Amino acid sequence: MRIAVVGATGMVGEIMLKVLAERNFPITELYLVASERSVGKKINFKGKDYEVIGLQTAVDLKPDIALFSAGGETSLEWAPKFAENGTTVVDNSSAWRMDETKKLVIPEINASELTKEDKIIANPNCSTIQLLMALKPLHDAFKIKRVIVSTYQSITGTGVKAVEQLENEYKGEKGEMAYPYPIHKNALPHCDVFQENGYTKEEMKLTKETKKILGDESVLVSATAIRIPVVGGHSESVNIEFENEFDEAEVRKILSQFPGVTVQDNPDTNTYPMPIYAEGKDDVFVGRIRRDYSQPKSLNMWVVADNLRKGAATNTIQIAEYLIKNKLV
Ligand code: A2P
Ligand code: 11C
Repeated sequence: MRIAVVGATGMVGEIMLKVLAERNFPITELYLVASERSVGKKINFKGKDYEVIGLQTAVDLKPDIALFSAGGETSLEWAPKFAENGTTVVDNSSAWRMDETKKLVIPEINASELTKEDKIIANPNCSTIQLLMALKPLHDAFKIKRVIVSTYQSITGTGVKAVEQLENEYKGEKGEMAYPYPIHKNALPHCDVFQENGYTKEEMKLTKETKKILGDESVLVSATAIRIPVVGGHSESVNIEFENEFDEAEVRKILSQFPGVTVQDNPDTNTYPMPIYAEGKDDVFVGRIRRDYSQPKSLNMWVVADNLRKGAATNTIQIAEYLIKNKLV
């Protein structure tokens, strides 16, 4: 396969290259693409140096698949140009997710919706992916009525600038601010921009993308998204109200049988998921599974995943692997 990685110099792009190498993704030609600022820069992949190229050059090379993680505006402008030239785009930005003509895919959940006609495929938001990996098998078993989710999100979701802000604050140095307030020793109830309804865009992504991926408008999601001074992964406190009665042991069994989910849940040994252990791993980790005694048919759990891996790079690459395996490219 001739593969382009658009945004190869970015945080997610770097992890994409790592994941492509680890999974021995079938690459015959690799095109590393970034902004004009980076053209000519060298990036190593599996021991070989590749020169970064610009977007138009990459379009003209007609790769089979382009993996995009270069921001929404770049995707809006350039994904159609690749698609018109015969390339299938898997896009990690928020640009196409809610477009009714585009599929929003988590391979373990809904890759079977994909056809050869899908030339731009959207990768969901990181906090949605890990939430849905835990919700989907439970929805199938007990039917979800309503979810209340509070997120504790890694600064890597914001990008390099946020990591630099935290490092500067540790050292007591001044520098460029990625957030309107300090992030060191702080928690910001503010991920992405505020919307007219008082929620942030990140919170609304959790609500809207969930319905689209489950293909079920009846599932209600109320979200609060918080940025905390953590790298390595996003964590989520999730409260679910089901339509049907459930059994806690059954919940553990269903979750542990779902591909890509690992249950880490034993209060006797202080076993629960944490971002420092999720970092660098592709699975979604679920723990603190317990009945919510405040109302019937309700459950609490804690969901952690590496937001740059399953939340971004890994999911994008799994979509590409599905396309190849099923001869859709
Ligand atoms: P560059 O490094 O040349 O700016 P991050 O989200 O970690 O900051 O990464 C964003 C990625 O998207 C980088 O690889 C960046 O390239 C790339 N990018 C940003 N804007 C553009 C653009 N207008 N055209 C192509 N690539 C872009
Ligand atoms: C965050 N979810 O952690 C974001 C990062 O819609 O793809 C990715 C933004 C997006 O803030």
